[in-house]
Order: sequence, then C-alpha cells, then structure tokens
Amino acid sequence: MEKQARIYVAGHRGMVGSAIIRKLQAEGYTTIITRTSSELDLRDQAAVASFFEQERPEYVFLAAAKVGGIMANNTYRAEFLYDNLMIESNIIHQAYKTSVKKLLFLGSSCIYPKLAPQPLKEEYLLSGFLESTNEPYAIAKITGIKLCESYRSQYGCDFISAMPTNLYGPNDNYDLQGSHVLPALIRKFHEAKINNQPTVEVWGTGSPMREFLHADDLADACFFLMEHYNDELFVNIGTGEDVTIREVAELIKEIVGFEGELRWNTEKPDGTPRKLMDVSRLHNMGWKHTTELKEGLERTYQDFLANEVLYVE
Ligand code: GFB
Repeated sequence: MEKQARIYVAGHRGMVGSAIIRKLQAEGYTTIITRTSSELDLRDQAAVASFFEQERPEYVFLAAAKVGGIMANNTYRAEFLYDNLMIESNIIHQAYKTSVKKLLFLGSSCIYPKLAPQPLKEEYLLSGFLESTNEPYAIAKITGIKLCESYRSQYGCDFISAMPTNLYGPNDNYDLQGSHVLPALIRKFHEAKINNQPTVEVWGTGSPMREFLHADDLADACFFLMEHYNDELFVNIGTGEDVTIREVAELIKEIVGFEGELRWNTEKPDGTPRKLMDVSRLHNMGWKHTTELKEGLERTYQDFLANEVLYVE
C-alpha cells in the first residue's frame, strides 16, 4: 500500500477499527477514509453503493460488525445474523464493483466447530456443529469468508480473510450485559474495589479456556497480511496460548487490586469449552504477537481508568 493510498477502515470507532487506524497513522498513511454509523448505515445497500462510487477506496479493512460477548450473541440472534450478513455483503460486493485493489475481512474464532480438535487449524472450518450461543454470528462470519473466496475465484478480486482469537484493548465495550469477559471483569472488579463489595459475580464454571490477543497486536497482524498475503485460505490470528477463565479472573483481580471473593454463577453459559488457535501459518510467514496477557491487561486497566467516563455511561 502506497502511503497516499485511499484506505477505507470500516468500523473505525470500534476496538479493532480504531486499532487499525492507530497502526496506519503510525506507518504514515495520509488518506484514511471513515464514516460513523450515523453517516453511513452499512446495512443499506444503496447507501454503501453510493459511498464506494463517491469515495473510491483502493484498500478496505472490513472491521465493521455487530459484536458482543456470550450473552449478547445468544440474546440478539437475529441482529447478529442479519446485521453482519448485510454489512459484509454490501461492502464486499461494492469493493468488487468499484475495483478495490485489496480487501481484508475480519472474522472470529467462533467459526470453528464447538468440539473441533485443538489447536484449531484453518482447515477445520465446516467440519462439525457450531457452538449454539453464537451460531448466528458464526454463520455470518463463515459467509464473509466464503464471499471473499468466491469473489476471488470468480472475479479475481484480491480479497483476504483473517480470523482473530478473543480480543481486548482500548475502546472495548464495557456494558456488563453485552461485553466480552475481560472488559466485564475489569469493570466489575474495579467497581467492587471502589465500593468495598465483598464479592464479584463471575459467569459460568471458570473451566472454559480462552486465548486473548491485544487489539494493537491484531492491527499489526492485519497490516502485515495486507502487505504480504494474497491467497484464498483465511489466516488465524492469535498468540497460540490460552488460559482458563478462572486463571484470567484471578489475574484481573490482582491487577485491579480487589481483595474480596469470586462468586461463580453457573446459571450463565460457559460457551465453547476451548478455542485455541493454531497460529503456525502466521508464524511461518514471519509474524508473532508482542504483548503478553499480563502486560496487556495492565495497560487495558490503565486505559479503563483514563476513559471510565466514556466507557461507563
Ligand atoms: O468473552 P465471552 O463473553 O465470549 O465469554 P466467548 C468467555 C467466557 O467467560 C465464558 C465467561 O465462559 C463466560 O461465561 N465469563 C465469566 C464472562 N464472567 C463473565 C462476564 O462477566 N462477562 C462475560 N461476557 N463472560 C464470544 C462469542 O464467545 O466470543 C462471539 O459469543 C465471539 O461470537 C467472541 O466469537 C470473540 O468467548 O464465550
């Protein structure tokens, strides 16, 4: 990508999109195109078509999506399917129509079957049943992969896909019903410490295992793939290491400095027992993460403290 290239980052206000913007700016890119959701509803086919006609981006990072944690996925099943299908279909099709040079689509590790062998290799896609709590989201993300593959094979478009593991970092969602586990626990432990509460509720049994990647590492990997990768098969992005929810809860408790007890609410779902990415293809290309979980969580807690007014309304 030339430094003056016209680059559209879809979803620039979210955790992933904002990290990609920081990365592009740090690399000296000058022509970054963005639209807020009130300026451009990405589910609106006609609006997306006229935006692409008018702005003519050369490169697209497709980081716009309806996202959320286990409860949001399970509760708003229709929205997670419809919104994501519309967003990715509209953007990918218009990228083809307006001859975008390259597009990167971002999915999620929940595309893999619930009981797939670990670590998850890219070729395990569609080899078994999905996890029920996030099946609609996973189906939408699998469709995004297939759109990129199909536009590549039928029309020769250089559209690639990457599947990140669970992410965390600045501009995350801290709403306790809709968020992922890390922002939820940072907020819960922080508020419990401030209010001298004796216990904090943590969902599930604590036994599921999750792999976590800092959003700045993800942005770095996306930039790397945009520069170096142009093949049909999507690429896993992760650290290749995972922890139990119990371990990460204890770690956040320590970082925040909460001294009370954890109370496990087993009425809440555990979700997938484990989803550890096999990142050997990405490692073999020459990319590896740099932020380890403890350091990343310490930085994220500092970011939460600095932006609490924005994050917690
Ligand atoms: O991060 P999370 O919501 O998403 O939950 P998933 C991970 C694990 O943490 C689950 C437990 O076992 C939760 O039960 N957990 C413990 C909590 N306490 C909490 C809490 O206070 N809040 C939350 N949210 N979880 C999502 C998918 O799955 O991951 C999406 O639904 C997407 O589709 C995303 O793939 C990356 O890892 O289970």
